[in-house]
Amino acid sequence: MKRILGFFVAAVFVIGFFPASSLAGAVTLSYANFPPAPTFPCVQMERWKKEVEARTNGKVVINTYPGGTLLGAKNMMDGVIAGQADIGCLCMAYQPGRFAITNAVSLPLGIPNSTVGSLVLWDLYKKYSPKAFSKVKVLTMFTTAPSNIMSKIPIRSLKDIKGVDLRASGGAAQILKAWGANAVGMPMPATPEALQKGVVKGLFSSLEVMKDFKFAELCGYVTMTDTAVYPFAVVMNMDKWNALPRDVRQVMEELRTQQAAWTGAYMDNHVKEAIAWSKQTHHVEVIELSAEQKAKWDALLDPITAKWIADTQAKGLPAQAVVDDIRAFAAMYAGK
Ligand code: DTR
Repeated sequence: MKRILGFFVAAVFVIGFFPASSLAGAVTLSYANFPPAPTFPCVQMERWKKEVEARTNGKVVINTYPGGTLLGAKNMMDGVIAGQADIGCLCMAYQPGRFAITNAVSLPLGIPNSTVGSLVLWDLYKKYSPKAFSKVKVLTMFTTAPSNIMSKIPIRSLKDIKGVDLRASGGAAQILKAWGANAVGMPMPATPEALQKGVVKGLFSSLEVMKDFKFAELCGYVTMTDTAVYPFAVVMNMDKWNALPRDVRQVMEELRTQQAAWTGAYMDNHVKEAIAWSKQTHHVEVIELSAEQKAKWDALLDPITAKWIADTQAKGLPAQAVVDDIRAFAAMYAGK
């Protein structure tokens, strides 16, 4: 009896001393994300976690940290490089200069949806291996669906948008400026407060945020422009990556393109749901520009790409080739 009790005490001691994961030989990884849990960057994070845990048969445990609890929108990349989180999800548009090549997908080049945008971005990354990512392992990339205007006031024409304070980041801000709006830059998690306080009269983003951030409660109008997509990356600390068992790395390698495609499809479906929900629940009016108006709005965007090519070429980057590739990849994935 004594011996059994002694064994029991020893077992409790061992279990208490070592976390369950190390007992089972599992690798535990932290995954940081900046927006709240119900938003699409976090939905894709949970899907990736589930897939990795299942495909490695429990060899890997991923602890997720949504809502900026571990790292925020602007220190994500550096935080992962420094090892404050093992994995992090970042929106490249929040640091436009740092991610010049991949941010080119935000140019007005006619990417029609998130599925196409995500596959184009992923191919672009693979082809150019931008220096900005040399210190991390890139686990996947994806884009949002095209951006549209959500506002408290109806915007039906270029006259209506003139001087209106609208929130956007990165390349999308230039698009708003070209239409005459006053672009106010801030990451998405700061937007609900800015809208509530009246710092901005609306925002420019993919429309799933109408539901996920409940912007439909504040913004009664949507003006369809179907322009800039925002690029995202999921990156991993290089030392952590190198320390992973080979079979685990293989699972994550296999998931890179699959996760881009999954997130694109999720986003495209979710945008449709969010528009339907906004109309039904909050009677949001969706404004379609007439063909004549749309032509005027599009024409104002023409100089943006030419200027980007000139500026980026001057930095020694292959800007024209990047733009040509985005157009060609987009046509291919859109089935044209
Ligand atoms: N449109 C970008 C990125 C973005 C779109 N949906 C979400 C949800 C949560 C965080 C970021 C985003 C933006 O406006 O920031």
